[in-house]
Amino acid sequence: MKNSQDEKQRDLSINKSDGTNKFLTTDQGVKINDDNNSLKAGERGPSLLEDFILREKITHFDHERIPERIVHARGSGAHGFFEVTNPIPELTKAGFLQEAGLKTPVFTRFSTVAGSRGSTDLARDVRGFSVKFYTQEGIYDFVGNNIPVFFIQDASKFPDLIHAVKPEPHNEIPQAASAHDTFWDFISLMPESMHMIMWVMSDRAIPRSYRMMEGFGVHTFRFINEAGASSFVKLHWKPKLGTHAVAWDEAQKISGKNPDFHRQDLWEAIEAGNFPEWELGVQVIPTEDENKYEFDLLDPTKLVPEELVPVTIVGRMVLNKNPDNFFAETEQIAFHPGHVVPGIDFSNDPLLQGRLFSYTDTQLSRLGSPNFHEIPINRSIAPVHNNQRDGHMRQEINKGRVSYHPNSLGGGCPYQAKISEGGFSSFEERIDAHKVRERSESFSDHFGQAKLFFNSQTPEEKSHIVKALRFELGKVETTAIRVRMLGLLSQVDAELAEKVAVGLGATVPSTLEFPVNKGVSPENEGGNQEPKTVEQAVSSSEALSMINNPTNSPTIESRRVAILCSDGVSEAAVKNIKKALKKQGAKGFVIAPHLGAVLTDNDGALKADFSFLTASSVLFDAVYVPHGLGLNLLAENDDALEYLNDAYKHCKVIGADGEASELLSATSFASKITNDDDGVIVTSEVASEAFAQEFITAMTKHRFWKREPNLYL
Ligand code: HDE
Repeated sequence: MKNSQDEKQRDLSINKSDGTNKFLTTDQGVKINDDNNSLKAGERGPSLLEDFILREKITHFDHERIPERIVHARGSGAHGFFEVTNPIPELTKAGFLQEAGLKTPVFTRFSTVAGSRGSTDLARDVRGFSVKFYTQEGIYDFVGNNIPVFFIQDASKFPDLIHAVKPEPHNEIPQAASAHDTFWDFISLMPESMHMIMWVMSDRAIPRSYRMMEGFGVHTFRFINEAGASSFVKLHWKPKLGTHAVAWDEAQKISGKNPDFHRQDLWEAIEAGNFPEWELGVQVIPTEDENKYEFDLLDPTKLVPEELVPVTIVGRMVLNKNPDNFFAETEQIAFHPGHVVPGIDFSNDPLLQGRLFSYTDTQLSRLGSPNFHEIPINRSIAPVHNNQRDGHMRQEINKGRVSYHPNSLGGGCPYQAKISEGGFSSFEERIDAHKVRERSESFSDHFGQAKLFFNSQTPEEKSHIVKALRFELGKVETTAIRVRMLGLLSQVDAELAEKVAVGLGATVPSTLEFPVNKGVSPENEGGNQEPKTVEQAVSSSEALSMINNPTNSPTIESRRVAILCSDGVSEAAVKNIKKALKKQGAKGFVIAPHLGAVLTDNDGALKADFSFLTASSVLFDAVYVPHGLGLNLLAENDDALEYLNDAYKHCKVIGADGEASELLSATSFASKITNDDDGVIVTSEVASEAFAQEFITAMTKHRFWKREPNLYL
């Protein structure tokens, strides 16, 4: 296999254009002499229809929007490569997984689900995680999420789920939020969603960064090797920077201060050369083990605990180039779980099967034509030859008189590939069944893995889930929906339901009640089966907790620290912390009452990166106040104090040295600081290296959640 790392960039370059030092022209290439004035009958007269320059410009403008994605509309992407570290020819014949060191170009897009294109990055939501591999054998798309399970088991419920979560149809409120009646009405009638609900109410739904999220293929797929033998697989992306979240109050504030927070974070990391990286892992389930577990591998509301089937790392993905043009690349990219290459195939998961129809179909209305594969970002680097012809915006000029197969006039070309020549062949699974509109009994455990997830959380994480549910259900106006949800939560964990109920001022019902809808018996609400709880072989799994996650490494790479300064600040202290942070790949930013120069204690000057107004504590991972003469100015400045108050509330590291530590007594949390809070670091010394070290070590812990009232202690 050829190393094709740069091949996609070369392929894209033929479509790139740059107007530097060029004449302004019409779309027809005619040079324009005046782009400021339309053609008129007299300088104060009406415009003339013959003004082809005006007409062309306005017409293009009138049509420059395309429909946004029906889900996952808000997203950001980047180019990079996938490199094999541990080839797996025994599992799959997919060419891009065959040789150690082999690199394949990729474009990866992260997204939220419910919000529209202009909505905030920090919504409580699932995140999409899609990777287009431009392999030598054609396009392979991984179209996954940052959560390994899904809300529903059957594709037929997807439009209902999305209608329920999107802004309500009568008033288009609320944007990018699940905290409203229609979403919880639907969920309260869909017990199968309870496992996923535990995940979306956890901090997984408010990531610190796209670079700090896991990715999951969700469904079980098949790998097929050269000999035609198949195994079931679950795919995982494990982020090198660990899996981290922000606090919910912080997420809401970020949404106002910088709704592009994740987009900007990804962009700036790549521009700064901090290339985000993930490992690709596989859980392999031999075909003979298909029915071995207490859950069904085809049920997308279930995961395979890593304790039962470990994750084997096969390669790594590095994102190292931002797009040149957001629309052309990030917006026009079209993913499809049905884009597979020989060696990869589908399982019969009924959610996946529905997706296999949806993704091409949606591109037809979104991108406007069956020729969307010709758009540069979607174009395969493997040659494309077939008898598909014509259609809107066709780019390719197919030569010859033959556009059918079989043919003799074209010498039988393009000709079919034998399997040995790389021709795709589906796994020959034997199916002997009745055609039925039913759900398998093996899909009826709706609570077993919801319990597994909840039991795997630390007390802090459990407390966050309760608070998230109090928030979400607290925004629901219909009491019956809240009560129904409490009933479902009680099936997951009695204490969880009780604690949520306290926040809602409600009582947990003793029975599960589903209202009878016209023509539908109650047991048919949410599927054909009575919801059950099946005891799981694994009762708790570290990999499901973000705090206990074994893949989290103690790094502060690319983290951001706000350094609160005013005139008279100790230059040595600022330089000391900046240097120490830089060594760890993190960055300190000078924040001051105004932009421009901040005068230092030794008559020098530091450049303010932000003023207190143009940034905010929630946009940083830690806050540091250096010693200085102007500290009393900071103590009187509410904006400066808000940096500290918010940092404390969001459980971030706070550091102060010399007299700066006295500033902490002006904060709202002064009386709460305890000696055993490892996240508040003060020292009497100025510019001490030991202090900088302690500050950095504290930052590797990410957050000090024990400052918060914990409902599970
Ligand atoms: Fe999607 N999904 N989905 N989905 N999905 C789309 O395709 C759909 C599902 C996912 O960055 C759409 O091109 C159905 C699960 C991602 O461009 C659409 C069902 C998972 C993205 C669509 C599902 C996903 C999409 C909208 C249930 C995780 C963004 C625009 C049967 C494994 C891709 C588009 C990108 C996008 C349909 C369920 C992930 C409408 C019908 C489960 C990451 O085709």
